[in-house]
Amino acid sequence: MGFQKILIANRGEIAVRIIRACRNMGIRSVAIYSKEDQNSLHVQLADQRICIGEGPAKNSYLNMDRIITAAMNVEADAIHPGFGFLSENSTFVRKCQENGIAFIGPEADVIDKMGNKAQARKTMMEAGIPVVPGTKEPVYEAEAGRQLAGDIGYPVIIKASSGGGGKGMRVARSEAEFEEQFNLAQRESANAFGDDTMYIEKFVENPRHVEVQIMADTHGAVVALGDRDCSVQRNHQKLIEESPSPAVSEETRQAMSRYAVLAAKTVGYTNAGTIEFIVDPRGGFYFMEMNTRIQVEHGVTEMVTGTDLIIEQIRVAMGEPLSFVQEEVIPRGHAIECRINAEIPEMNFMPSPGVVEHMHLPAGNGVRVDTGLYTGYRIPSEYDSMIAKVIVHAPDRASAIRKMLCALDEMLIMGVKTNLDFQYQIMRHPVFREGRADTGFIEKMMKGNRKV
Ligand code: MV4
Repeated sequence: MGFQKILIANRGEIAVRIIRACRNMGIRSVAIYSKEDQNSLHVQLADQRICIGEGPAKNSYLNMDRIITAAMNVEADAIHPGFGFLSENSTFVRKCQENGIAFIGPEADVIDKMGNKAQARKTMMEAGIPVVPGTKEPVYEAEAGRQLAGDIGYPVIIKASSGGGGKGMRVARSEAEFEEQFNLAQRESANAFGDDTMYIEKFVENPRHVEVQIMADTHGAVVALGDRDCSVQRNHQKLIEESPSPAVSEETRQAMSRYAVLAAKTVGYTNAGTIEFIVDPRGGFYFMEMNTRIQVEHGVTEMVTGTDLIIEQIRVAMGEPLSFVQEEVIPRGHAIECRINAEIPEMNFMPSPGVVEHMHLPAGNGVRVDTGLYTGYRIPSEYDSMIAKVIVHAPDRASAIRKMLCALDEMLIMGVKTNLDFQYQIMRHPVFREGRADTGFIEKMMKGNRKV
């Protein structure tokens, strides 16, 4: 049964992106918005709009009952959660289900399974997917952890089972450090997630972050759509993503894709998902975690594979098969995405909200900009500072970098400070140009280390 109407439980550029997919499919779109977002582009572009509360996300974009009520009132068939907010909240998925609304994403039980990182690690280990040497069972006590860390060998990294994105994570470089680091990580986890379940892994120095996009339908098909290198990040906030990763061989890429499909099949995954790996400097790769949502950087994959992942998500949620089989997914060329944030790199990346007085967006062959910006728009201070994504596609990496330099040079945002110049500097940096940027690149670059 096809959807007539989809409510978009998000804001900004991803809400705009989803509205476009709905329109393309002839499905009506409903925007929800907070009082801060009254004049946002997604509110203007949608077929219908509902104000659901005050600016703070907990009163609006995170308010499950208000969002469900809104969806019921407009008789929406489905909710697309985008990323962030409620996109990986299994309670919200269950509430949708109880009210007869389709959630455009995986099932609640699968979100829970992968959201428990210690359990996910064990599941993947048992499926034969390479994981970093470390614990198989959860750890709750520092003393038990110290013994296990000794077996693993230092340095180790202590991680919160409910964590992800760097929260509740501590490195112990020696046995002398272990107890303190374990207790710090565990306390942070208990405070942030209300869960003190920990696990321990060998600490991989100078890793690269490489992830594989998968799509799975409700008929058992799972397809990998290539990889993305997301190593260029700061404080666990990605800045640049590209596909294919310059850090892995074709052989490794193939193996990673096969393991990603196996991972998804192992947990009975449906809809869009990402299997995150870390790659060590010698090229060894290990499963880290699975992201059970569409991600910010999905456009990079769309450019190299010629697919529309949001349309596929909607199709899958309607019970339709994927519109492609594995053999039809042939990544072509190279795509790079730069995240444009309203922030001041020189002031420790402090957010810089305000009114866009004037702007010009780049365009042209192989240039895509996903944004909710327009001249006169006031960027609220309430939400994420990411205001645009510039994505370029070219036959090879060197020409993609050149195209990105042209696009960034052409782009103009006046009235607020942005990281446009900072992104330009990265594109010109020899370490990035040589495809050698690991997850520590930005930190080293900021310290003025020319060699990085
Ligand atoms: C690691 C690691 C080194 N060794 N695990 C950070 C976020 C989470 N997704 C996994 N993370 C890491 N796990 C082991 N065993 C280094 C990181 C890490 C990192 C990973 C991906 C991208 C950026 C990162 C920045 C710092 C640390």
